[in-house]
Amino acid sequence: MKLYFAPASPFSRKVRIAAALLGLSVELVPTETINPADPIRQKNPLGKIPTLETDDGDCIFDSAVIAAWLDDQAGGGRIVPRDPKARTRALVLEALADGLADAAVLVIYETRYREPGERSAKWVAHQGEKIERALARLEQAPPALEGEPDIGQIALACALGYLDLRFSGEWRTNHPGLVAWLDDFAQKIPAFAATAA
Ligand SMILES: N[C@@H](CCC(=O)N[C@@H](CS)C(=O)NCC(=O)O)C(=O)O
Repeated sequence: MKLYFAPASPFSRKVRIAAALLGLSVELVPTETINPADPIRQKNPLGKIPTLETDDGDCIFDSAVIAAWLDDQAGGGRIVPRDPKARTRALVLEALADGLADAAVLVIYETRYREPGERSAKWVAHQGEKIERALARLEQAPPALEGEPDIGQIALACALGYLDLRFSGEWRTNHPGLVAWLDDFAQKIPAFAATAA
């Protein structure tokens, strides 16, 4: 199977870590979403990464769907828990972490896709507030890391890693609990360092 990805994409990293934890090998296909000639638009009409192409030629997106599919391929109940309570907890954490990463990506896109005179400080602040609120909520109770991480914890590590990559780790100053949590994650999950951009 092939994973259309980019090294800096937090959602691609999430899928790569999931595959590594599940012992599944994926062929990485570097993708330029900004390039209209890139094949990604044929694989996924949204032109977004990550997109996974199975050996049967089916294309799966987005990262949450890919992660659930990979979990099924590995027997199920590993990174997406079977127990309904644990499953909902993991999926809500995944949604929160992905939303945080979405907001951070939109802030970056404001500079990538808009000329300086077109940029909206109001829009950037709106996204920044989402990031702040998500970090504050997570700082109150970082998710316990026991045994194999679930997809919510993997998504959180990738969202924080993206803030480190694109915003010089500014989030670290006011969130010591999350800093300790990420250190613990990185120490327990070698795929985190192995997938750094
Ligand atoms: N909800 C999606 C988000 C994916 C996403 O936003 N990917 C970005 C790269 S990090 C992308 O493909 N951007 C190109 C575009 O929006 O055209 C997921 O979880 O996979």
